[in-house]
Amino acid sequence: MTTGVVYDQRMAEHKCLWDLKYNEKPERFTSVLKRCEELKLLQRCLHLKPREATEEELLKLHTPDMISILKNTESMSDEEALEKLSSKYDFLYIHPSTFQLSLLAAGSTVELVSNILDGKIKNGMAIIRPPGHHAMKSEYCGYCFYNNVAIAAQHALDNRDIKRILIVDWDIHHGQATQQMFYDDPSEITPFMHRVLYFSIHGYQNGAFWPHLRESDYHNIGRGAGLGYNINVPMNEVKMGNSDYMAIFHQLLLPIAYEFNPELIIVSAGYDAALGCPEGEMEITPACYSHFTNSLMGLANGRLAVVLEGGYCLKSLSEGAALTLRTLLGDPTPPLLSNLGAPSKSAQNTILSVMYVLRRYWNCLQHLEVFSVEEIKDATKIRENQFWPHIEFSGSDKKPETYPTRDICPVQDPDVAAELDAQLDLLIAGTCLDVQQYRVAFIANSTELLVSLSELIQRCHILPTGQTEIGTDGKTSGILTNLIDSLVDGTSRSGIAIADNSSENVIDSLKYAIDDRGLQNVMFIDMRARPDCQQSCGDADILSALFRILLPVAYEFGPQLIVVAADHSPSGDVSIECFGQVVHLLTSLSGGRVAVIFEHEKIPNPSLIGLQICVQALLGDPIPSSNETRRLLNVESMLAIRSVIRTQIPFWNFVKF
Ligand code: Q9C
Ligand code: ZN
Repeated sequence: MTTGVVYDQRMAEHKCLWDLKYNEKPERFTSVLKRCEELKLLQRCLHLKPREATEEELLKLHTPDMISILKNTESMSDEEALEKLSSKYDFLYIHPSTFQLSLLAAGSTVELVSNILDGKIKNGMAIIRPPGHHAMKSEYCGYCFYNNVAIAAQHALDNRDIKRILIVDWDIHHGQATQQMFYDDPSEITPFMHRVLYFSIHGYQNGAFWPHLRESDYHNIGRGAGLGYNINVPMNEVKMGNSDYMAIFHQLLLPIAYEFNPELIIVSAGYDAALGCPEGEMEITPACYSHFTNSLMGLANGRLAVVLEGGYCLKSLSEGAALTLRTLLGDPTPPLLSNLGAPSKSAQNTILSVMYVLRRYWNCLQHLEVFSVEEIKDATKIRENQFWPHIEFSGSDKKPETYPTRDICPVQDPDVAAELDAQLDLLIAGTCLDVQQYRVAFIANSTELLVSLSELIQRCHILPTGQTEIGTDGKTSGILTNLIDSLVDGTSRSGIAIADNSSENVIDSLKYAIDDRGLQNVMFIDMRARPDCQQSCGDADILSALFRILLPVAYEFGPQLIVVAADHSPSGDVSIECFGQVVHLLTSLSGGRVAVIFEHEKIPNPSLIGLQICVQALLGDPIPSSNETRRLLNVESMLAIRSVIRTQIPFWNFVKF
């Protein structure tokens, strides 16, 4: 099963006739396609046929006027009349092609999602314009006419019996329209199993950022059955970058997404928070979009639909979008060229505020420490009265008469723009890595014992077992050094060995990677069960440790190679699926160079399910989801995680929650 792509060449026709420099311009579309072409991505995808949305599909979420008003403009050749009509709305222009192209954008998004749900493609991307997430029930807004993502989500709910959809909106602007459409989903199935979870990270600047709505702030968490299922992460400062965004992923989005356990994920993928974008003034590097994408690919059985929204710096837009598609295709996640640091104070405040308002609804947020809760309680109280008048939010608010204005965006300064451009060139050159010949190498003394997995093993590159004499046990060390050679030489991306996986032996192989093969940073993760450990530990505990300790440390460390010692079957109450998820998430690091070592002595007696899921995860197959992620953490785990963080605080940029 492959990756799908949908677009229509006509989508370059929609343009602003009276302002050719308008941000939402045809080159946005053509530059993305061109970059995908250059990287030879399009030829690897299944091309879906674009189609117009039907009236029935549109009327599920929009009023009839939304169709007729735009339909009337198809025949309007008078530029002035078009300009006059456009000026009635908040930031948009209409072109005679707009009606048809908006229908195509919405219909193509539905097509993408239904092909994923029908199992024709594994995941995919809609490279479309006009964008959609500001198009409200009965008002065009912010370059958007029909809400592509919301319409496709509604289609999945109504026609495909999908129960849980996660919408991730990483466009820099709040998708207020999407929020409104699912704010209070009445079609609730069972309590606490609401159907659409909307998660948006957006610029806010305490209201000074467009669209200047109170409803974009973090305390708008949904209504009725939808309480807790609308999540806003407002950014109150400019220049937020990879560290801030990845912290939001690790501390909020991923834990909540794993607990929600969606059956489908749709991304409102704007690239206007990227470095160089004059609208966003944020600093996400293009490669970071690969990390966003890969981190979501372990969920929902891999069913991920990425839908283009904004993005107005052509270079970062086209690179970010192309890297997203490349990640969907299964290519390695490019390393972030500078290791992550601590999120800014302002981002930490936002994260803490979001945790505070949502903590009643999500088990994964139960770890907030008392001191931070008290602190944030006060902050939240002040905040509610500080800027906006206190009125109960009822699903959609009108803009306040006045809001703080901000200075002109510095990116418009030609010197700044030139500097950013040069910076982007460097980043792009640095992340455009070759893809290894083989995805997974497999090495074992005897493969006979593994016949039950032969189909999976056949998809791996089988390495010969060598006799390199290092370490205490020449033979098994040979196995590990051969595996490491294959990864360091770039022949295989990742690998699996059946060997002596005692810490001593694995550490010898790490020494080999550093001393003999010149790697600088290697990371060893011991995931074997400790026989002396009494504590039972489930998926929720493992994931919490992963998101709060392991991934932040790993992203700060920036390993060139990760070596994992694993058990054939997971220990305690940890599910096999969860083990697969962990392995998948590790592949974001180190350009996917992950080596997993299983103990050879225990073959053939135990079942090989750990090995099996690990091969699947490294091959990029969809990983089944675990039902056990909704549990509350054990008190012991919570305390253990907390004390590890406390002990390690002097050495790593932990977020102190
Ligand atoms: N100075 C999308 O990205 N710009 N729409 C406001 C105020 C309007 C954004 C600028 C931004 C609309 C899809
Ligand atoms: Zn945007």
